[in-house]
Amino acid sequence: MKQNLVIIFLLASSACFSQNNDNLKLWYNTPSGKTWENALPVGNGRLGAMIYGNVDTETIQLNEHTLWSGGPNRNDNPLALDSLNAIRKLILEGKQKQAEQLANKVIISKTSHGQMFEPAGELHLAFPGQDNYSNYYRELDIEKAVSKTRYTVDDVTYTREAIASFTDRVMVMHLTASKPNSISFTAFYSSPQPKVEVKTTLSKQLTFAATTIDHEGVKGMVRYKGIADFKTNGGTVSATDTSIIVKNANEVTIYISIATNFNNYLDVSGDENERAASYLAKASVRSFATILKAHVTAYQKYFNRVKLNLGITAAPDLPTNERLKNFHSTNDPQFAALYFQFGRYLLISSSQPGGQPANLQGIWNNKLYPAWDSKYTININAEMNYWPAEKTNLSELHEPFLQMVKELAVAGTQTAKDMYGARGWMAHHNTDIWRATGAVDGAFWGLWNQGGGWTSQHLWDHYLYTGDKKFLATVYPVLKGAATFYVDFLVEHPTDHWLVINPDESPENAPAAHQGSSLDVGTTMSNQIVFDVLSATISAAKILKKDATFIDTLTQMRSRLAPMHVGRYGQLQEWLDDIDDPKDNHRHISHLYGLFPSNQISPYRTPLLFSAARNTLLQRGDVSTGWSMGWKVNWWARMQDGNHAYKLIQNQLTPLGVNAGGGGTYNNLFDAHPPFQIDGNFGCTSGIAEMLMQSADGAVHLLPALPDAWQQHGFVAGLKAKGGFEIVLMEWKDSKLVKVIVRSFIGGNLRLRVPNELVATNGTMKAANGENTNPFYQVTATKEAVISSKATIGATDLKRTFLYDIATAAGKTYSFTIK
Ligand code: FUC
Repeated sequence: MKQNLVIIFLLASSACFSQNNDNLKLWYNTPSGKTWENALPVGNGRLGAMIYGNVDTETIQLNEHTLWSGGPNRNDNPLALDSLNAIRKLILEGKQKQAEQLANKVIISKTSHGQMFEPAGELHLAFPGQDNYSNYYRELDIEKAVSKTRYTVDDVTYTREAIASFTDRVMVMHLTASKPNSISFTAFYSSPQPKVEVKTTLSKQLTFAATTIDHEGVKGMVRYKGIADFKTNGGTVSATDTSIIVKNANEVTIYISIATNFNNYLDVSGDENERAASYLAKASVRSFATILKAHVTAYQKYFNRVKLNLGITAAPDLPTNERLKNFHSTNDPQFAALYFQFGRYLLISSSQPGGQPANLQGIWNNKLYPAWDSKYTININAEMNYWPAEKTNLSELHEPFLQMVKELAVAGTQTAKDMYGARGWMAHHNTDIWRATGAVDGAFWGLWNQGGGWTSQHLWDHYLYTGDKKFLATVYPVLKGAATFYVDFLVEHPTDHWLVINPDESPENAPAAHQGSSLDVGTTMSNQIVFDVLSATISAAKILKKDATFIDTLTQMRSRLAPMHVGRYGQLQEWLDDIDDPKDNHRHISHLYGLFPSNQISPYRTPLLFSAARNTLLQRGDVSTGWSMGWKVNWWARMQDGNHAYKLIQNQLTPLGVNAGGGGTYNNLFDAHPPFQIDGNFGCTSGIAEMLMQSADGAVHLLPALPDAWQQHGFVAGLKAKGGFEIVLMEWKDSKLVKVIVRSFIGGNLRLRVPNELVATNGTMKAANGENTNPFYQVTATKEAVISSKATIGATDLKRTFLYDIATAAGKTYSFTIK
């Protein structure tokens, strides 16, 4: 039924109003040259590659998801426990700087500060005599996950297609030419890695092998092996010691297999040689056409679930880099839609079940010493990577992150015990493939102790979207462990008597009042995270009918947490004391965690806090690092201010270098912190979804923040809402919803909040009344906020909405049209 309805709709409107295939391409009329950020990313969650599309020497820069520096290790500082009380005391005495100095000695790791995600080198193909080329074109087709380069030399048109196969576990490049015997090149390998052994084999394969480097005292233990195999049609293949020479072929297929000895974060006893060889043996007997077909089908299983059309203009007829340049001044709704779908493409390509989660650069890095080690910063960045996962219908791809949380819970149990004398588990602000849970970088950044709390919320979120009780039962011990840590670690504030975290910090920001130190007690973000962890654990325990006494303990503790505060500038306070600087434009606005991704701040339930959050957003300003702008798109969407959210998208989709003092976007649409960080891509993708649909605040809210630029006509198909609902289709015209189709996977009350009156075309709907009875939409009330007597807050105007209740049954589809 659902499929039919959507197909009928999409067919009916496709002639004039589909998500045109050409809109799902990044394309360019110049090669990448030497610039990595011009190259186009492909990936299958295990392998990543950047395709440069250069004519005379093609470069395929390679990555493998488990290729990291170091080996299994821990980085706790066991001195912490003895000094914990001294640090707490110093902070309470206002000696934050001294506390920080002590924490640098006793809390910050004396061993690894996190290991690095490492490159697997580059395969180059040198084509003689191709300097004078014409008709150059290259593209990344994100509807098929295929990159293509095409150009003409002396009347011969050359085409190269590249994929990281989802089904065959290898990278494949397929080279063709419009005339026979035209393809000749020399293939060779290079790598920033020291000590790589490069060889050719009797069967004319090019191989490379090495062990990753030592880093910060941790011995490199990841061995890797790569094999490139060249299958030709016509022509000859020969080899030197370190290169393969193809001459006069009609067609060439290059298969690249890479594997490591990594089994899991505690075990590197696998056989990289056997693995690389077996992946290759299975794949290389299959033709490019066969592999391509299976690859596209596997990819589209995920990608095709969501279609987005934000309107049509003539703007897309330009290369992607030109559209990026113009986006600020041109109405190009297809570009925003392309960017949204590119975010989904990147998640599908860098995060597959059973693999490693997308790191700071997803699965793409060419540097031996990448920025921030290309690892996982869990005070925002890694969580942001997974914001689009559930709502853009890629729930299965959340798995690598959820698996990482489970592993952190094991590693972090010892950290909680050894460093803080607490039960349960915790993590600080960074982790890596070895699931390091110690504190790194310096106490200013690394002392933050909510890494376990925040990451654990993704488990709960996965449950809220899917309603999968079996999953909830398996992860309950992890949620419980995160809560148990807080049961032991929270302390009573000496004067206010709230339960607070001490030592604490609001990620990476310091109030001027603290002599440049970030250390504090009971910061707003920590209070909000603890509130969520306790609430989720209480709810999970109730659903699973477990741990009644523990529920009481948590409920009691939750009632003693510090409330949110509104300060003298009308701002949501970042710290318990009213010490925010209204001119502070720090990229982290951590205390707005309560607005998004959490839902403790609501226009309907907590209007004062909502307005205070708006003041904070205005005070902090718009332009910032890439990921910060991505977060702001989500916040302005929650503010129901589509035009401001759109302004942030414009700021983010600006070529790097134009935003004074801020980030932007590279030609290949990678987000620029700068440097490249993928979190901004994912953050903005989530933000665009939040502008169209939210399921946070007691209802499924459709079109909460539609900007003027997209109001005319558009549709989205396939977004997911909490409680197992899919917005099979939602179409709008002139800001009004004209058609809505919702599928219920698990039944329950569907409460719709919409901008105009609707009527049901099947099923019955009634005006909503009272609390939403759907358990997935229960929101725990926060404590009443403390408001400064100096604060002028003002009210935030909201557009009128209509609220309906529809009783749904599992598996049924409901449609509505404009009244
Ligand atoms: C956090 C941020 C930085 C950067 C780094 C990877 O530390 O404050 O801006 O994104 O993570």
